[in-house]
Amino acid sequence: MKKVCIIGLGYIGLPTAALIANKGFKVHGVDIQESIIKKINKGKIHIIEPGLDKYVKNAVEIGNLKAASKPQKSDIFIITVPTPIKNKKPDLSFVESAIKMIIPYIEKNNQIIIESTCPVGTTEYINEKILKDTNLKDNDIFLAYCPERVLPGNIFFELENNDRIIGGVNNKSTKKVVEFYNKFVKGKLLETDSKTAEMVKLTENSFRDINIAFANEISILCEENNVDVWELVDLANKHPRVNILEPGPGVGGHCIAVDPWFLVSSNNKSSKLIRTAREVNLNKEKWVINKILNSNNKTVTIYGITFKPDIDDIRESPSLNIANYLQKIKKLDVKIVEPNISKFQKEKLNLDFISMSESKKRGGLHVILVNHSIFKSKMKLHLKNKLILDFKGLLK
Ligand code: SAJ
Repeated sequence: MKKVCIIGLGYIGLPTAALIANKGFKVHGVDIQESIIKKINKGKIHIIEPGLDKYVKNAVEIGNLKAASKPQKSDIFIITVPTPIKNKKPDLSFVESAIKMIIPYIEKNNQIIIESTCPVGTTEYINEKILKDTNLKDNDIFLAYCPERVLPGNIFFELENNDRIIGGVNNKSTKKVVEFYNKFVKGKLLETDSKTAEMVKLTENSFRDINIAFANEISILCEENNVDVWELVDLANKHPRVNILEPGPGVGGHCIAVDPWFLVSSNNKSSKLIRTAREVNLNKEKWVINKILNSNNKTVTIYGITFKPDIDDIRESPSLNIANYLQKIKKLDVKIVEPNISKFQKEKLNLDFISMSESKKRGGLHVILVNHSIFKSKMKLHLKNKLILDFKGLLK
């Protein structure tokens, strides 16, 4: 069976490694964090994702998944490292160092696949870099961009069932990489060139950001007109060609709140709508803070600080920013109910957490920022006769 080396064992790399190891590939996973390597080699996991624990445990037990700090010779290399933003511009340093890491191990006929979100043209640049730093010729390797498109919380289903875009630096690369994904993806494998594939990924997440911005803007207009936004969205969505998303306290996560900046930074003038949507979503967070402050309550109980419901991920979370601001800058008496994150995660945040039952005893303002399923059944009764701000329509 083919050997696969995956660089970056995070939210995408680890599930991918575990899935294909269970399908028979020999997977060598690489990460820069020693603690992650140790955990994985014991069959344990460092992120919460339904099913991930079982996949990793089994992959390690059957000897198909090993984690290490350095790559090794392989048939296929997959890059799944993060591409964050610095000053609203893409920071490619992790991708650069991943490529530098694998260059000594690349041989003729190897496949190199980039899954990390990248600015348009990155895969072509990587191709030039590999050819420059090795003795390999243009047709010796197969290099393609294949963006990950999975939704945290539903990764294993989507890894196998989503359609994938595969854009090679040449047609031969596209075809070869399609053969690989065919071994474990049931969705369609859609062929294109690398630049189109890169831009498709950025476009998908910008599309969602713009649509959420629309919902967020409408929610502010509703408030100003004393109209219930949840009823409004529900009624408007009965139109056969209207599908408004849910408003909320802003957009979180490491993808939708980040990727639109890749397009904006490539040309600020041509990307007005995308930039404005980002600004609308960022401003929604400030608007929520002002609504809470304007209620003139020093005692505030916040429900939910993850970036979306039913996950333990707090990256770029607007609710977490709001809680931090109210407690640390405004010095309000803020307590948080968050059943979805671990004790260990809570300890690192330097915020005050309480249980659901403790929150029931509190007066002041009760603010719903995340609509976790666990809140849904209980909240109406729980908050009876309390002063409430519900930014997720949980009580509707
Ligand atoms: N949100 C709203 N209203 C909505 C939907 C979402 O306010 O109606 C907020 C959420 O609360 C959250 C943020 O948007 O804070 C993003 O959540 P999400 O569920 O829309 O998306 P992510 O970030 O979990 O995953 C996205 C997905 N992209 C698209 O749906 C176009 C996923 O398919 C990508 O693989 C992922 O980004 C990624 O890694 O790029």
